[in-house]
Amino acid sequence: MATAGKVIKCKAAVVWEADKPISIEEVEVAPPKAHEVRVKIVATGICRTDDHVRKGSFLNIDYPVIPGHEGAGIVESIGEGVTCVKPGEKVIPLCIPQCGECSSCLNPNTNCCLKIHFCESQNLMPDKTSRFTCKGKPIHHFLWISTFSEYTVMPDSAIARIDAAAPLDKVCLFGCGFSTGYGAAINTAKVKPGSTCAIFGLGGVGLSVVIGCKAAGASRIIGIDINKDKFAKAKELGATECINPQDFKKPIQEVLFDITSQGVDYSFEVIGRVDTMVAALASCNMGSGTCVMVGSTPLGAQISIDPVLLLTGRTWKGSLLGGIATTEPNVIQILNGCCVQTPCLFSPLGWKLKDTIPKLVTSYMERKLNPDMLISHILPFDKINEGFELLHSGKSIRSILLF
Ligand code: COD
Ligand code: ZN
Ligand code: ZN
Repeated sequence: MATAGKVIKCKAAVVWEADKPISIEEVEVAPPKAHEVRVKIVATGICRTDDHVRKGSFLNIDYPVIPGHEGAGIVESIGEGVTCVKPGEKVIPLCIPQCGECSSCLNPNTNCCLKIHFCESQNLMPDKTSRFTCKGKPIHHFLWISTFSEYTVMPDSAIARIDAAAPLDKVCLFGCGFSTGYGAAINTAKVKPGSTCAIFGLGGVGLSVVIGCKAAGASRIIGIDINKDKFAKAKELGATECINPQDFKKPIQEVLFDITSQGVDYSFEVIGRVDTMVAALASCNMGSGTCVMVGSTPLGAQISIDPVLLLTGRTWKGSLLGGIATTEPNVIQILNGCCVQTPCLFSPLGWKLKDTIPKLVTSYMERKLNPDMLISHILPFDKINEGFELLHSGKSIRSILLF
């Protein structure tokens, strides 16, 4: 491309300081260095995690920063040594890299590459410099991918090539929301057919858990949210009933015990609050119930539980971007959208993102998976603050911004 090797000026959303509104700025984006890729972002979703970054409640963020982590785009240029993608190819940036070399990447049972932001800050590129500047100041990256910029640079470990025919304005959801929620149900919890599930929080990620529970054959799927407006979509996507904790005098875990008689087989916390994490664990049945934490709490939060909840056989797990990888053939079949009875052609590569996201996109193209209903609003990038207002007011599920 004509821009290769040159600095590109483009629009980006910059958070100059925590808890200040996002401002749209013209930024300069330097060319990619060795093992880096520069991508033209076409579409990006707004996830609650971006709001945590904006507010200053996400772990280890340096400001000024360009958030955004649910994008899809086209490779503009590549640095030396990049072999996994070429200019012109469609890609999804990855919130968790897959370096292919660390002990986690070599372990089939986890997707948590040791280069993940939680181990090593991703506010700068791996060489500890930034590719973004604005008004003469370096601007930080977010999760190495900063999809709220029309052009962005990422390491080649944090990018996945996808089907050339994939609609970028739809499949950007595989970059975070859908993969996170669907993977938590199918992969981390391994929801069994006929089971009862409770999902705390019916935002874009929680509704993706609902889709996953339905795909896995759960017979009872209980959606829980303080915003009743979320219930209609949850039911369309597979929830069998929805409840608002504010309608009851009792704690929600007791309500769930009343309506299920012994508690749920699987619960998911998809809000990011300490009290709902404890309630989700306490809602599981004794002996075999599994609770999966998807949300992350505000910085510095601590959790306290009655250990008897675990002593009596409940399992408590966390799931990041779809959780641990799996090599179990039946799980691979479901996560690829295949019927359990149909022989599956996918190799058991689990949920490591560089391997999994292209497959999820292929399943979307084959109409085996469909997260389109999660998209409630489509806005031009300039209206990003309107997108955040829709999130705050509870009116949106996913707003997709188009450059
Ligand atoms: N009880 C019940 N429901 C509640 C409560 C409550 N006390 N408080 C809020 N809710 C509901 C809201 O009404 C809303 O419907 C839902 O919970 C939350 O949805 P959103 O749209 O705000 O959030 P999502 O779905 O975009 O994201 C939720 C996460 C939990 C994933 C996010 O907030 C988070 O914690 N992210 C950090 C973890 C992470 O890094 N994940 C991977 C990348 S995102
Ligand atoms: Zn997200
Ligand atoms: Zn790794």
